[in-house]
Amino acid sequence: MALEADLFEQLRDTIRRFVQERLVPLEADVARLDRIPDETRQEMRELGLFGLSIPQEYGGLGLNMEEEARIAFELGHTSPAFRSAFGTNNGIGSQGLVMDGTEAQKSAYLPRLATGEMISSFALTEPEAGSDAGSLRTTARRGGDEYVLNGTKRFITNAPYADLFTVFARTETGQKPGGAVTAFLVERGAPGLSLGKIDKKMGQAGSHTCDVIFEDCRVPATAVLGGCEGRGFKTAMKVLDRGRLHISAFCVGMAERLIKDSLAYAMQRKQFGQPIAEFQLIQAMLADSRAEAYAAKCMVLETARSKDRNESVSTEAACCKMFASEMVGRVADRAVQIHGGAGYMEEYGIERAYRDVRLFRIYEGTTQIQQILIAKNMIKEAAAAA
Ligand code: COS
Repeated sequence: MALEADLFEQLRDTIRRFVQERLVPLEADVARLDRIPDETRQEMRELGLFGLSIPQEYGGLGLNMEEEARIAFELGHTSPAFRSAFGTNNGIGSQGLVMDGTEAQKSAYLPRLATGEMISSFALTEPEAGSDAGSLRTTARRGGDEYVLNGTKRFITNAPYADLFTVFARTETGQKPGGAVTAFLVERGAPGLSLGKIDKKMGQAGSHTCDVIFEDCRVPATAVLGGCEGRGFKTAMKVLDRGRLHISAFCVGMAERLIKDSLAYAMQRKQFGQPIAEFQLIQAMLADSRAEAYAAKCMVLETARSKDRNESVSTEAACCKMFASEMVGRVADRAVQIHGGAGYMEEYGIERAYRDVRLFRIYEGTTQIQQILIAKNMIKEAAAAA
């Protein structure tokens, strides 16, 4: 469901102001202290940012995909760590529940996720399974009216604070890999669940990941997402289709911010007696970045609208994720180049963005996974048409 147009415009203006006035000034401190202040998290809750994509009947704002993308463009104008604080509640941490949860599961968790009272995480990746999502090794064995989970999940965003994990585990053997995967809703206090130490990352300081470890972790049978075994792989794929579009939109926003900063710097920085923006070799970099960011924006909006019409966008979402994440990498690289020495120095924040954007080509499916997915679907479509 979409918001009324003027309500959406108001929301977008409010978020734009919040980003510019409250978040941008905090960027350097968040990076230095590796921490988002509690009062900022509280402001995010008050703005409804934890429930952007959660349906209105469960207390969220119920944005459709196009609206969510337009909000992500705005959020991209500041450090990705801020988005990460509420990103899992809107995206991979809650969408499995929204798409495939039972009514009882939705009513139990979505209202608290929408307000940010609870934080959610998506626990799919393992030490030996990431890209090959169907090969995961975490097991869930049924005994009476409970399951016993064993295994380790790795690099799980927001796990250090999460109250609810969507955990993907293998419930049967002997079937084709994906068919034996079941999703479970596991609460933080479940006996046998523990967390590893917080990972030290290349960038995105202020956003945290860690291992989630299950050692004979007992959960009730009611924790099976959707109440049905064997559906976890498809849930994960659907969640990732949507997540990839959101990440693509965020990449567009970050590219726009980097272009804005690069242009401002180029217009003020003088060399050889004139602003460097007057030099055609600088102009070429600015123009390439602008055209590529625009292309990605058009792709994201087109795909988001198609998703809102309930069309299958698996291939298109992968195209967006591949193009937008690679695009923002190139834009960040040019931003460093345009800033010259300043681009390499911490105080200008450009080197930080350069490190931050590197993750987009990796998580929620690497560029190489997107290529495989796109080509596989092309072959499937051609075979079906033959
Ligand atoms: N929506 C709904 N169902 C989907 C789907 C989607 N987007 N994608 C696949 N499926 C279904 C298929 O239709 C198939 O169903 P049937 O068994 O009924 O035929 C089933 O899921 C298995 O699909 P497929 O054969 O394509 O699975 P593969 O193991 O070959 O999948 C890829 C390969 C690479 C596409 C998959 O493993 C993947 O996306 N990996 C990346 C995971 C990822 O992003 N990891 C990052 C960490 S999570 S932050």
